[in-house]
Amino acid sequence: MYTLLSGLYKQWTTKERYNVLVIGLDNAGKTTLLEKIKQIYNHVPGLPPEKIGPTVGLNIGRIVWQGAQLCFWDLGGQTALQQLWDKYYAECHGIIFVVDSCDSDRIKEVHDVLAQVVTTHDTEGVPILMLANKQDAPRALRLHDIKEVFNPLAVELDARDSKVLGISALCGEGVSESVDWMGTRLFLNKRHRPPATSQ
Ligand SMILES: Nc1nc2c(ncn2[C@@H]2O[C@H](COP(=O)(O)OP(=O)(O)O)[C@@H](O)[C@H]2O)c(=O)[nH]1
Ligand SMILES: [Mg+2]
Repeated sequence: MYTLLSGLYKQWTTKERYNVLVIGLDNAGKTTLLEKIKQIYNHVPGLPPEKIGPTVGLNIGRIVWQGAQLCFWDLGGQTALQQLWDKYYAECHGIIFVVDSCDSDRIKEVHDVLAQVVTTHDTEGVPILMLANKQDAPRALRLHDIKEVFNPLAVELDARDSKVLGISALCGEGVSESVDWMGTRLFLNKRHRPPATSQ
């Protein structure tokens, strides 16, 4: 009886788990996005923006989305840390690539880094969401201009699910739309990248 009940309990409480990498250059707003996601979905206050320092290791945030656990891995974006992203590609189910829309000087660098991400073997078939962040800032490049930067990569991205969305991680604008887009794609891509399970 105990075995039966504990088996049922396990079945009820076990969730599919999907890992989502949150990457992009340093200062793009990755940690701010993670904090906003936790705030919206877990109803916790989240770190105030002024308390968010540069990410050296890894920040993890977990939420439940449509009965599944989405586990966001926010990795440091400094050049030296970008080499570590490789280690996570094979284990991730989706990638969110955050772009600082205010930093037009580094847009070429953004393009080159993203090109590397999408052409890496281990990210093949993984849904990629590009977020043009800081759309609240008056000097932000508009979504249209950011999309132009990504157009040359369209050939690489053609075979998989990808999208460019404008957001403000600081204000929360577009954040739940981003999570919804990613969650839907993770489910659709389940056969290709099966979820892990977690209690
Ligand atoms: N205006 C504006 N600033 C933002 C936004 N998101 C992040 N920032 C600011 O950008 C800086 C870097 O953010 P952070 O989350 O640490 O970037 P990370 O290095 O990618 O993790 C901080 O000063 C944030 O307050 C946004 O949506 N709008
Ligand atoms: Mg950070």
